[in-house]
Amino acid sequence: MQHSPRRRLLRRCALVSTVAMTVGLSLGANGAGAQPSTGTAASVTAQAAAAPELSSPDPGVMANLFEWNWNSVGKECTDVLGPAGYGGVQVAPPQDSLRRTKLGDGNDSILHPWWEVYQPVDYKLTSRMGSEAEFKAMVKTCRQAGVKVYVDAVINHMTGQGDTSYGGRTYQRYAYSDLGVDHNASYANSDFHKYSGDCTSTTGAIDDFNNLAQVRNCELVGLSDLRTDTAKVRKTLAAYLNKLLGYGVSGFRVDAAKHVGQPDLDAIYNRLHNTVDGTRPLWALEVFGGGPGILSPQAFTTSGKVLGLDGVKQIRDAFKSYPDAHLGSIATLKVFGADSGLTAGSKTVSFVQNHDTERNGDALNYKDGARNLLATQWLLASGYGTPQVYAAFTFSTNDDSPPTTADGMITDTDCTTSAWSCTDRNAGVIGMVGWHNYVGKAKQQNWWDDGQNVIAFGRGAKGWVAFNNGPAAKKITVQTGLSAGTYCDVVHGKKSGGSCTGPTVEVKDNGKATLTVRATGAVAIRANARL
Ligand code: LM2
Ligand code: CA
Repeated sequence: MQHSPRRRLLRRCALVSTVAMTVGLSLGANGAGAQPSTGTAASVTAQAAAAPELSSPDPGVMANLFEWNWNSVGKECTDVLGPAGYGGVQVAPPQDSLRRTKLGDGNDSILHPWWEVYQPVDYKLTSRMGSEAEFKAMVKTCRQAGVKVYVDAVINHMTGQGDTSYGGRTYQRYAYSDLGVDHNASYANSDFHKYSGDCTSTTGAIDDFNNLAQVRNCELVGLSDLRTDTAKVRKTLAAYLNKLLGYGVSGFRVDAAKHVGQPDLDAIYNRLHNTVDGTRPLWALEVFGGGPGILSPQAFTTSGKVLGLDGVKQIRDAFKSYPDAHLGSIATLKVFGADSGLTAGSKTVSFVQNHDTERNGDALNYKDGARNLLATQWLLASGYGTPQVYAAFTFSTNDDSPPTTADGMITDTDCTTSAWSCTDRNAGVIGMVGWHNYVGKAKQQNWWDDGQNVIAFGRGAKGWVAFNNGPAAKKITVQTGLSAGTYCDVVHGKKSGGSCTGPTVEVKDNGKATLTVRATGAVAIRANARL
């Protein structure tokens, strides 16, 4: 059977998509020290941007509420996140995006896949998650609840398909008028690498993820690649991000940062205003690992924090590594962080999964049930990075949409249904958010493990935890580092008055405790939850 050229293109796109998301993005380009090709005269890449001033404040624990609509995010800030001690919330890309009107080009059965939001059409804020007014109200509500808002910023590209947006716009690829920022700037052909001659692949796609110029200047899964090396595009993108900062947003998760590249990231960041709190915005760069030299996550830590995508795999392998028993060995986590080959904790936003890795096999996900919760609780105890707790809609196939109205608008999150997995609300996770905040930067000490799947450690004299990733309850006797007394287990209970709503732990005069840690369970005590 012969395929039409159009059919072949679709097949290639689908293939590129799978490869890029599962393998390609985890590869990297070669070229340590190499300069990106400068292309045309309008290009300003040759001019190195000044190193950005990166002293943004520690965001505390963030919840990543992927594709929750704005009203639901605001409500969660008030009802759950603020009271629980979350310091921030990351939200999905809020700019106007592709709204598909027909099937094909990536999927043949789901009209509104979750990934529509990664195809910007303009920088007005009407999206699947709500209106600009609802977005602004959400930011205000969250800030009032003590929760700062961090936005997923899609700055590498515009759309790769379609002609209609959630904001009601019609467009053609490479021609986006009235972007809604900077005196209604627009993008034309000349603002895309496809037309600048800077993309060095024959197909226009990133065919070689180890080729620096391709990684930066060619099209990631067929998405129109912006000339972020030009002053005009940088100015337009900074205007979009500054609009968000003006609304009270505190920083950004930078989508596809590896494909923007350090010089352009630095130049855009240097144009950003301070937050409404007078601090520099968070700049958390998405850089899949595996690439050499300048494309490695390590090489982006001079431009911002990076997402802990390699850590995600180590966490998965520790909690679930053996094909037969699916038990893993969390005793391996005695060494985790810079010493296990990851980026420094101070430079990393850490998590057990995000929207890509929960689908592509790199990470544990909500389908791992108690084990996923245990890993999330462990991350909060570990002290590694700026931890995020991921909560989103459930799925059965890769492209599944979150629950929506017929036209693709995401409906209110309902944590009582199986359509959503609200890990941020899990009582044990919330207990560990409080524990994390209380122990602060206290050093890990008194490490104990059984060589397999039960571990315990303290954080200074402030807190102590144990995790059992094995199939049976285990009785342990360990040094806690805490003073003698009866403590409330904050994973299963709360101190209220002089008693605990859950089980307690007895610490002897010598600091030791004997207790049972249930299967796939944790125990955590802290100095200020002594009865
Ligand atoms: C990211 N990080 O670098 C996001 O975390 C990831 O979720 C995004 O991919 C990607 N970069 C682009 O922002 C997702 C999704 C892709 C999807 C794109 C664009 O994983 O599958 O690509 O968003 O919506 C889809 C189709 C693909 C098609 C492409 C362009 O799946 O087959 O390529 O749209 O039309 C021909
Ligand atoms: Ca690019």
